[in-house]
Order: sequence, then C-alpha cells, then structure tokens
Amino acid sequence: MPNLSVTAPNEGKAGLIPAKTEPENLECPLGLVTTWLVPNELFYIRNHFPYPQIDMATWSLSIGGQCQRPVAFHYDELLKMPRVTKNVTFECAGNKRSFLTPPAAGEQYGIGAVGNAKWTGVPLSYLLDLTQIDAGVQEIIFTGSDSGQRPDMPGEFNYQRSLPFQKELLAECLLAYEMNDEPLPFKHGAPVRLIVPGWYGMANVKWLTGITASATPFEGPFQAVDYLYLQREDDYQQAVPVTEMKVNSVITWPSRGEVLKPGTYVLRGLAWTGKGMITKVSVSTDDGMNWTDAILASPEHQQFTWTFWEYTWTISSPGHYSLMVKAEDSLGNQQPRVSAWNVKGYGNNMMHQVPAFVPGTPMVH
Ligand SMILES: Nc1nc2c(c(=O)[nH]1)N[C@H]1C(S)=C(S)[C@@H](COP(=O)(O)O)O[C@H]1N2
Ligand SMILES: [Mo]
Repeated sequence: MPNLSVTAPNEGKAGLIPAKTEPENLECPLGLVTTWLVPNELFYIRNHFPYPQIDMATWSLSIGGQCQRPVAFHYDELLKMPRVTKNVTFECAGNKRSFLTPPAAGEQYGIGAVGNAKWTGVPLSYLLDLTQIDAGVQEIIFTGSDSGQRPDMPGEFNYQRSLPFQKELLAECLLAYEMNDEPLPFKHGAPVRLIVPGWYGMANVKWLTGITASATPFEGPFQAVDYLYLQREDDYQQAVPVTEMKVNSVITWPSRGEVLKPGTYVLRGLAWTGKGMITKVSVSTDDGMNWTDAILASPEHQQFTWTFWEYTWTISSPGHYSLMVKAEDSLGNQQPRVSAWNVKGYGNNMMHQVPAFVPGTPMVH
C-alpha cells in the first residue's frame, strides 16, 4: 500500500454536503442514495482533526497493554489473517442535531450523517486472543493516528475511544481494511478502522495504530468529556455514555420545499436501529394524527443494517401537508415525537417531519 495522506481538498467526495471544511465533515445527500450499500464516494465523513499522514513503510498495528503477549502486525500480515465480512449501518451521534430545540452546540447535521456499507477485515477477537489478556481487564482502548488540540482543554490529543471488555460485544467487532469490496478509502480510516456493529459512529475508530487492554476506565476526552448524554453542562456525575444507536428513521423523498400536484406519489426513506431489527415503519401525512404502515422495501434486511421503506400517497386536494415517519424495532423501541434534549445534542431520534405544499390555484408572486 502507498503512503496515505490527502492531496486535494474534496478528493473523492464531490456531491456531499459540507457541514465543516476544516476538519472535513460532510453529510450524505440521502435522496441520491438508491442502493442499499452507500457507494464509497457518497458515504458521509466525520473528523475531529485534520487528516493524519501515514507512512506505510513504518506503519504497524500494536496490540498490548495488560496482557501476556503484546504483538504488532504490518498491513500485509493483517491481510493474511482470518477475515470476516459484515454489512453495518452507522450513524453519527450528532446526526439530526439541527432539529433540536433549543439548539445544541456541535456540527449542525441534518439527516445525512448516516450510511450503510459492507466491511471486511480481521475479527477483533482473533487479535485479542493472540495477546492473552490479563484477568481484571475492564476496557480495550483504540487509538487513531489523527491528533490535534481541543478548544476546551490544553494539550494535544489523539482520537481515542474505549470499549468495555465484554466478550459478546467484542466478538461482533472487526478491524476493517475493505469497504464495499474496495480497499478501505483513506478518508474512512485506511489502512484499518474499527467497526462496532450497532453503535453510534464515534466507536468506529479510523486510522488505527494501537489497541490497549486496560484495567482502569479510559478517561480520554472523546470518552469522558464527549459522547456523554449530559442533562446539564457540569453534571458529569449523572452522565450516561453514548453507545448503541437508538431506533431512527428519515424521509428521503420528498425533501423540504418540494412543490407537489394532486396525484399519486411514492414516499421514500430509511429506518435503522442498534441491536434489534426494524419491525415497523409508519407514515403520517397529517402531522401525526393518523398513521399508516409503510412497506419495508430493502431486498436484504439484516441485523445492524438499515432498511428502505416506501409509502404510496395519493394527494386528492391542494393544501399544506406535514409528512412524518416513525419506526419500531424488535426490542420494542419506538421513536419519540420530541427528542430528549441533552447538552451535546447526541442521539436525536425524534420523528422526522417534512412539510409538503400542494398549490391549488396558480401562485401569485
Ligand atoms: N481516528 C478517528 N476516528 C473516528 C473519528 C475521528 O475523528 N478520528 N470520528 C468518529 C466519528 S464521530 C464518526 S461518526 C465516524 C465517522 O466515520 P466516517 O468518516 O467513515 O463516516 O468515525 C469515527 N471515528
Ligand atoms: Mo460522529
């Protein structure tokens, strides 16, 4: 593999919606996604720091910490290990933040910080087993090679996150070096990134360089300051960590501002959840008064992946309509009409609402 760095702005990512350019944060135009797996060029991007520079001649992945046998592997060695492929949808915890009232600080994402892709790589448990992790280990820490400063504290930090040392959770995870059957694109974390099925996107550490077993809880800022549901700015005592995705859904057609005529249309969208399966999607065209089931329209509907939904709507008379969608999953989770607000604006799964206008007489300007 050649050395990895970004050579041109917007490289490979034309058509995405910029939320911020430095560091680069791009939303996916979900209305343009017609395939169940999002093409790599259209997959959203979320970065906390500028892109790292990676010298593949010296790059290796070290796995150590509280264990009997620390190890390190070059890229070519990882490719020769057992491999696993999983389709996984992930959503940025800040997706739909712009719909919160009052506003919450952070990237003001609309609905497009979510995507579904096919990931291939080494099972995480395979690598952890090689190291013979010590009794008493509580967490596994994952280190990305990107680093920089934060506005809220002095110092230089790498992007680092931990997972609890729970066998079932870790058994689901993989270290991906392929995305949709292509080598993992640099902007998505090449040479290898972590994939944690069912969790919000922050868990999927890109540009991995280190995996460390730890006997104490990890206190890095992307663990202990960010990605916590906080009710008050200073209330870290009561904070709940952001982990699994909540059940969520969006309308991808029509989009806001679409002018429609009386007639029959197919409304379209997507629904996803954390651990369960999407069992039901309902649509309202009258601002949530009446609801009708939509059709779950994905050819493949699997755990940890999103599903398309469709709903045939016949408009008989002009007027202003409020289209809404809500989804339910097999674990009984439902979407709230108004999200539980939190200081950092995470996990907003309130029902998505799109106004539609059907003019009845010629519009006068
Ligand atoms: N090293 C590193 N990994 C990272 C991040 C980052 O800034 N640096 N951002 C995280 C967040 S918040 C999200 S939502 C996902 C986004 O992955 P993507 O850019 O491939 O869509 O990556 C996660 N992994
Ligand atoms: Mo995110």
